[in-house]
Amino acid sequence: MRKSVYWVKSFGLVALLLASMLISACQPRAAIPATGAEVTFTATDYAFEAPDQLDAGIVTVTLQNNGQEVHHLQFMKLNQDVTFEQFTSALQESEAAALPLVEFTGGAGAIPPGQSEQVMVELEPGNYVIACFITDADGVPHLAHGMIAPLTVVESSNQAVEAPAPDQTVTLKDFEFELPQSIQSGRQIWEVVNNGPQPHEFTIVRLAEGKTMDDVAAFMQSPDGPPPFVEAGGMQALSVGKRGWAILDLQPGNYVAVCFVPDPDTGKAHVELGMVMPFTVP
Ligand SMILES: [Cu+2]
Repeated sequence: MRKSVYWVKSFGLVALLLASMLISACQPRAAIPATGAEVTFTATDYAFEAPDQLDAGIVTVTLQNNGQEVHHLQFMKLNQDVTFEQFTSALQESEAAALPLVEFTGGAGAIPPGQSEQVMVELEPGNYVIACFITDADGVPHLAHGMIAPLTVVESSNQAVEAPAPDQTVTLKDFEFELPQSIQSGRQIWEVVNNGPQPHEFTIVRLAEGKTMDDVAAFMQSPDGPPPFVEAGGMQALSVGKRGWAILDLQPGNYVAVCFVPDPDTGKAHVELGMVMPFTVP
């Protein structure tokens, strides 16, 4: 769910928001609690090396990007009686036809080659799909190149993992982000909650040193040289009422939160409907 062309169209709003950015004060950092279930998903160009079965509950997921391209990891729970094959054939028709067949349960946001990111997702028993929606240089989503796989989540008799105590909370809704009033640098647990009604994601990019949203808009209009931003992870799409936790280690700098989930009525990405918000990590 990353279609860079939308950056250009949303530029006016971004400039406005950038002008209203606030710098907030520091607070002490909390420790990251130990958790039970931990599993690594490795992304390459273009496949996931991943388990095909997980225990239900709160699962700590590491996305390791061993590819040469940016990748993310989206978990989707298939609706009752929908098969993996039905979902993939609907996807071949269009994203709009396929997305109503699933519930979004989060995942690791986009990260650059060579990097890793940890998130915690809450998975009920059922049949799932993992996928990468990021597009290649020709606009073809990575899932069409093979970055899509079925995953079964089974009832577990293990001790349930408790929800972590978050350091920061982000609320998603149509069509805006409610970011924490005080953002701190360093390793933090960001709880992401979707109040909907549509599915939303919390994708983060960091502006390169000395770059502004002007540079981002210019790059998107005619890509030339290195991009003026770098992907910084986040939480993949969540359906309404769902939550997830991104364990982020943001260094001081200028960032932008953005949602590329498509609006079913207009076909526009949420970023075009205003779901983009710059923020500063002091
Ligand atoms: Cu959204």
